[in-house]
Amino acid sequence: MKKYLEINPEIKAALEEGRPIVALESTIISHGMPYPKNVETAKNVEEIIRKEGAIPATIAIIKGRLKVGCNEEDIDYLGREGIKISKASRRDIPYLLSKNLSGATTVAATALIADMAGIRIFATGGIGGVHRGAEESFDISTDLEELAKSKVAVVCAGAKAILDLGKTLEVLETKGVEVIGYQTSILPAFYSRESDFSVNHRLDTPEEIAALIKAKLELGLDGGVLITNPIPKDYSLNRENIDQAIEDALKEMNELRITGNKTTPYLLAKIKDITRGSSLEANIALVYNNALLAAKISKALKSI
Ligand code: PSU
Ligand code: MN
Repeated sequence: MKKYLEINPEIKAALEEGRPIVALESTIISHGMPYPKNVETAKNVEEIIRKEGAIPATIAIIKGRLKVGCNEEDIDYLGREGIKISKASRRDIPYLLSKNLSGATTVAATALIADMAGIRIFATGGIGGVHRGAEESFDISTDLEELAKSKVAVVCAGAKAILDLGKTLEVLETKGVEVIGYQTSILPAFYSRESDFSVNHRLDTPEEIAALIKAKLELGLDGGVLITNPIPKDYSLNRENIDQAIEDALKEMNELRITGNKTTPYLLAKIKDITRGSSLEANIALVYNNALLAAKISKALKSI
């Protein structure tokens, strides 16, 4: 494992000294947002975490190495190359390492690598889940499998309505993954603060969330915790409008017969076009909001 894992010196020291660290994914950089907004956002996210007193660890596969703590050059590279960089989920890791290639890590791959490094908190925008029509397509993100395996708590803004939120919650329940609502009992729907579904438990402070994570870790239970954090009010989008944009994007995707790991990036880009960029602004705002909460939880986890 050591042969492939490259933890930057700052993070190595922080791990040894038990200081708070927040892992960050890189698919969102290469496949989730256009250049140069993606690079700008990735750097701001790191800054937000630092200001709160935690250390950011952006994770990616860089030239055959599992990199924990990308530097500025890596982030520029991931952002500029965009979709030319492979989307790397769990299954892709051995191939990329054996070929000395680079990959932008999904929630699943990032959680797996964070777990290897011993990082317990991870912030992202939205997770993958059960896609609408999964009973036909079988399209269920491996993010859900990973949440059941890796000991990493993931802070997200819920799952967006490109997914089937009800089925996503059912799979998480089956796999034994706790779904927390931060200051809400309603599952947030990414671009909007509410969905038609409830979370498993509501918790109102980072300290309570940290205590739950600690109990799970001390029991030695496998798998993570999903913390859902609603998008800030000023940025949340009208639910009807976004639902219509999603319907249109899904229709076009099916007509074009786009499948497999291409579906999520296709839908995200299409929704951004339909909403004339307002979904992108919302996406950025919620990522910042999640980074801040993750930093607070990681600090609370270190002080209990
Ligand atoms: N959801 C978002 N933005 C994203 C993704 C999901 O709102 O950028 C990315 C994440 O990296 C997630 C991945 O892990 O898409 C899921 O892809 P798939 O559905 O192919 O598993
Ligand atoms: Mn999929």
